[in-house]
Amino acid sequence: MSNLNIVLFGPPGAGKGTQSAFLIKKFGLVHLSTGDLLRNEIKEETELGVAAKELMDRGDLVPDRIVIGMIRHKIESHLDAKGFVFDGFPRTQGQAEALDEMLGAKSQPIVAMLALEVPEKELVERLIGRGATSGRPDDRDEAIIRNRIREYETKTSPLKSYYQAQGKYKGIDGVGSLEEITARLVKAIG
Ligand code: B4P
Repeated sequence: MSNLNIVLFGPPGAGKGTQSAFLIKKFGLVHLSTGDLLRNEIKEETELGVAAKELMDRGDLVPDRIVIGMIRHKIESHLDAKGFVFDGFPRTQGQAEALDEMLGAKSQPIVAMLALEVPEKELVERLIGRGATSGRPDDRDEAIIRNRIREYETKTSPLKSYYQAQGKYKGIDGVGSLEEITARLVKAIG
């Protein structure tokens, strides 16, 4: 049987991290969040974390080389997984191509890209709300949040056509209660 490898896609604050938690539990998958992996490197004060922090605090993307290396390492350490939820990865064409190459090498391709769609006004409100309690530097300032959304629009949203061309793109309404959105995602997985 083929693995259930899913890309959870969407702009900052769309609910990727929130919904990943439900999906990994329901389907017994491994959660790979590049945002969480990078924040962990920052916490541990590694060389990689020090380099990433400056970029993340500004709301810029971290270079492909760094995130691809982290994901490769994680996939290789979970070779027995039933599948992965890729949360916040890929974010550029280079990352998408590298992911296809890594999974193709294992003959376990991405089965679907589930894209959470949320209007910008609501994204900004959610992230400012989280910033009040999370302590995340990139959630505290509206200008940084808007820069993250611009980074998404210019570098990440073109991936929609990359996955559409493979017949894997599925848009999901990301506005509603957490349970409603989980139900939409589960239905799309089928
Ligand atoms: P990420 O950690 O990936 O985070 P995100 O895009 O901010 O958030 P996400 O969509 O997961 O939101 P969440 O569920 O938490 O990225 C952070 C930074 O890391 C990037 O800016 C970049 O610098 C770097 N980075 C990460 N991956 C990279 C890569 N591949 N390449 C390069 N750089 C990379 O939800 C947000 C808030 O909304 C929460 O408060 C939540 O409670 C709330 N919420 C969720 N669902 C809701 C709903 N239905 N209704 C109301 N509120 C909701």
